[in-house]
Amino acid sequence: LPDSTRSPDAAPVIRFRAFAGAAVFLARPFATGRVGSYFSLRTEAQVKGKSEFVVVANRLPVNRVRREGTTTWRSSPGGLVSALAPILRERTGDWIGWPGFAGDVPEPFEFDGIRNRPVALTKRELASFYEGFCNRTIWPLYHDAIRPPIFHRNWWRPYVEVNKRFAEAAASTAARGAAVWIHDYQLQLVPGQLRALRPDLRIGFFLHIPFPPVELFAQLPWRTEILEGLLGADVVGFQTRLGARNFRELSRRFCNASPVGGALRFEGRKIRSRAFPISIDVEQYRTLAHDEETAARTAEFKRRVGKRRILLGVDRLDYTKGIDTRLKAFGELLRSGRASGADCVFVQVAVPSRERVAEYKELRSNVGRIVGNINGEFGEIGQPVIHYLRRSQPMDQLVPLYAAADVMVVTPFRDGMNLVAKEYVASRPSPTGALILSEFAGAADELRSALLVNPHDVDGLVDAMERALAMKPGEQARRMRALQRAINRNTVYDWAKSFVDHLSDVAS
Ligand code: ADQ
Repeated sequence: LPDSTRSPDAAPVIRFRAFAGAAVFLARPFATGRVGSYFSLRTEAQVKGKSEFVVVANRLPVNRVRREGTTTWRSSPGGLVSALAPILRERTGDWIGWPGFAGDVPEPFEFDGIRNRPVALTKRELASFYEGFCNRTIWPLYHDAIRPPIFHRNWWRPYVEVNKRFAEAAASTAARGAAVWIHDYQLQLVPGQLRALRPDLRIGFFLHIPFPPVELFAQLPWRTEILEGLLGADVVGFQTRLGARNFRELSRRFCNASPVGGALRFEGRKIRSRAFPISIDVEQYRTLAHDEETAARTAEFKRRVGKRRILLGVDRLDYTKGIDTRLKAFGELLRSGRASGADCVFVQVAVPSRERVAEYKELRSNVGRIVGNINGEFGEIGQPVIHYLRRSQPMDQLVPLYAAADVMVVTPFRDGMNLVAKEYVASRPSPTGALILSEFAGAADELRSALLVNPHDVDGLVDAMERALAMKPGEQARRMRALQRAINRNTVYDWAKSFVDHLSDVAS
């Protein structure tokens, strides 16, 4: 985390959005002077030119732009830079990450108030560390092994080495006693490696994807090394309580860590592990949803589909998201005659992702084929039953789509959280619409008033779509209000505050 729309791992724009929100939160106390002990080393840090707050993530928040022989940088989409700038400017904070291209990287540079510290990756490392170990070993293993994880010994060494490079960059950047917040599955060894180099630091780690149960994780030939890597942190955060519980159980079993209440004791240190469910900047979506231009675009989308009701899917084109099964279920709905192409239409927006990885290429052609088949069977001239947009959509297009959708269909086979579900709820200008949500998305823990489904059960999906399309306004309003209360209780600001509070409680 974060990935970039231009990297081999295209598009999870929201990660930037979530970060953006977090940054606004983090900037607040600084702006008002209410800083806790966690940040008390500011002056010393500034004098020495080191950072007291360091973000370590796979990608930098910028993309390189080359034009007519000159190189410039552009902020990654989602407003990350403008939101993160205050904290990183105020707190002499740094962002360590890969800049998105192989080979030599520039010296650390400041862009729009953020100090970027690029970490270099070679082409071979991108193939072995990133496309290999990250996206063909860890990603499938942590997502219920929906595709068989590949345990390739030649990918492990580059994973260790690349993680070490990030750890060394953090070690040389962080001021004494600084807080370092490491993100996601690409960097699970960094907490342990960093602790070995800099025991004075407060180290936090947050995993954006699920943490698997014992019987799956135990397959990993490097299970002990990964767990010891994570145990190097003071605070290990997961999307759900289940993820935190799996981590504690595995640490007990394979590393002899002892449970102490909800925490763990390992090598004389206490490690807190718990759920920090990530969210979105609810207000940003709500404001946009009430904007006049949004309303005009929403009306235009509705006009284009005529009287037909809209079912909507918005995803990264990833095999974990259940796009294929969901579309097949829509085909079944039409085939069974319980709905017809004359009264409903499916809009599927899917942004290409990790396109160099074989499983993603296969998914792309598979989804294309399913869309073609269903349109071939049920479409009319000028009236396809599925509109498939295989591209990224800017936020000012996405929100009107959310606002236009009568039924939002979010059916991942496994998902750390799934922010699309929350974005839909935040983008409803009135308490209408229905959310179909997979039981296996982290978001299902909070969004209990959605129509919860098993994403593998085609008949169950067909039933849920029929039920959602037939839902009376009274039930829609009751459920949508409950969903809106749920997202108001936990915004991305609450997420960041909670994590930082836990990190600041750690004794230096
Ligand atoms: P992702 O797997 O990328 O993130 P998700 O949480 O749904 O999944 O975020 C996707 C983001 O990309 C959303 O903000 C969505 O709006 C955006 N997006 C999707 N399709 C798009 C399109 N066509 N155009 C523009 N934007 C699009 C990982 C984990 C999740 C976890 C997040 C955050 O896999 O489980 O919720 O990180 O921690």
